[in-house]
Amino acid sequence: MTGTYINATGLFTPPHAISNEELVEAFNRFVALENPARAERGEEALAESNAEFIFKASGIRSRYVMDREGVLDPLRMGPYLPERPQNSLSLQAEMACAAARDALANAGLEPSDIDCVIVACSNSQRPYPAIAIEVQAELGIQGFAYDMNVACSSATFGAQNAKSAIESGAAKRVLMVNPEVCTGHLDFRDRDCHFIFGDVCTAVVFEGEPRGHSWEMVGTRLHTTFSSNIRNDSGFLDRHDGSKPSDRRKLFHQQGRRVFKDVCPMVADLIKAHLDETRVPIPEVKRFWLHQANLSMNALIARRVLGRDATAEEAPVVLDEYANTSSAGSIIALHKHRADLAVGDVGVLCSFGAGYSVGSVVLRRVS
Ligand code: CO8
Repeated sequence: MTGTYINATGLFTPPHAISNEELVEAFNRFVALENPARAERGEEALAESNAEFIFKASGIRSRYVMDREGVLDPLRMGPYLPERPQNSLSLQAEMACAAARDALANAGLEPSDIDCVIVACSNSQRPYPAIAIEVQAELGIQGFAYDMNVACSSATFGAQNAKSAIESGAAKRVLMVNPEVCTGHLDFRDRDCHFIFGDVCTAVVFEGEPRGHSWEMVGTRLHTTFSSNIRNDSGFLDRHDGSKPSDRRKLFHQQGRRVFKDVCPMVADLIKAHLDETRVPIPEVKRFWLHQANLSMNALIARRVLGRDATAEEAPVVLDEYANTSSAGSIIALHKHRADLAVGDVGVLCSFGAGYSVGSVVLRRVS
């Protein structure tokens, strides 16, 4: 057989969880501390957050985080992730190695079997050297490695890169990892978004031939359209552009309603066009491993594709437990919800988010 196959996935789940109730309690304590000072300055009082609203608006019940204490401390309102010495493994590389080891064990492979590492995620803790090269060195992998970022769509765009590398002969086996420290670029003082994200890392092993429980990449389709409706303005010019590190726009910010309205039809149309191109009739798709940002978004996308509501089995949900984990969300769904499918079954892995960006990967189980 020729082509590219997903032969294993891996998952690193951070050791700490925060429920909506715990997050809201910390937020409301922050509001109670902040409002007297705001009143003295003549500023508008901050409104409290509400766990019921969070679940109703998003479907999120909890999230995993790399640091719980800092996020729940009303005097800090953010994770404490201390800088490490240069001779220590970086935080993202540590998460990536944990997920990679899980994927390699699931594949029955050794690091020496891999010859390309891609770190694909929505934020990198430094510009260079690439986190991927650090992961490569830590695991003892030969060949080449690089980082890439297409926000929430990083993993599906990374899957396209893995396929290209294998089918061009540039690599034999590709390891992609998605270390997302979303809490590091989230404003926990903003009730509109403090509940949205969690931390996690996923990993995927791509090979040129099937082995074990294997999924053929039938096709990929990528799309981008520029929008500022999901944006983060932090960058290497921060020290030189007259801005302050505390400026709100240096963290994640979005027009949530606009994103919802713009992105749902874009994603549904892309999935339908992609299935048409790969000659897979829509009723034959057994599973949609969708990006995990918002439950209503996923319900609407599935309804637009299927012409009816998807069942819980057809469009599995992990955001209730993990929240939005950016690029890793659809891969967590794939990792946890594919073992029950039969040889010959087809599923669609699909991510969408900032950019705007959308990526679709049609997968067929071959063994
Ligand atoms: N508690 C109580 N009330 C609240 C809260 C809260 N926590 N938050 C907002 N409200 C209030 C609002 O103030 C508003 O009040 P009013 O009506 O009086 O003005 C009311 O509730 C309704 O607010 P919204 O209109 O904002 O509520 P929505 O129903 O639109 O829900 C969502 C908000 C959940 C954000 C929703 O719009 C959504 O999920 N949209 C889709 C967004 C999306 O998918 N974005 C993708 C972003 S991820 C991505 O692309 C990756 C980026 C890179 C990663 C970044 C990592 C940090």
